[in-house]
Amino acid sequence: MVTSGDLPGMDLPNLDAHSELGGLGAVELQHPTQDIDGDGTLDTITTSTDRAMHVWTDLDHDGWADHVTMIDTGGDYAAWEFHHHADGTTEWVRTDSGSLGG
Ligand SMILES: [Ca+2]
Ligand SMILES: [Ca+2]
Repeated sequence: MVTSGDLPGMDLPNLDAHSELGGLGAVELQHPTQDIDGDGTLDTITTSTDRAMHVWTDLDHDGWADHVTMIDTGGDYAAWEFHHHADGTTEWVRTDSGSLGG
């Protein structure tokens, strides 16, 4: 089991832009610190490891992350959305990926 012990309130693997999140499951955002859409409610946490920066956003303010963007130190990035399926299952789905370095 891979965990990152340096994310306050979060227990996540050491993810980077090439990680597969599909089976990660719901990610709780306990103490968001940024208001990324400017509506006055804090919704976003930025975390980082030695390999990547992660921007977790709870768009509907239910306490669970709906979107994450990961940017590797090398410039590769990936964006994922958390999907709730009609059969009750959930899944992270990658919506974008690439390299900032061109
Ligand atoms: Ca907000
Ligand atoms: Ca949410």
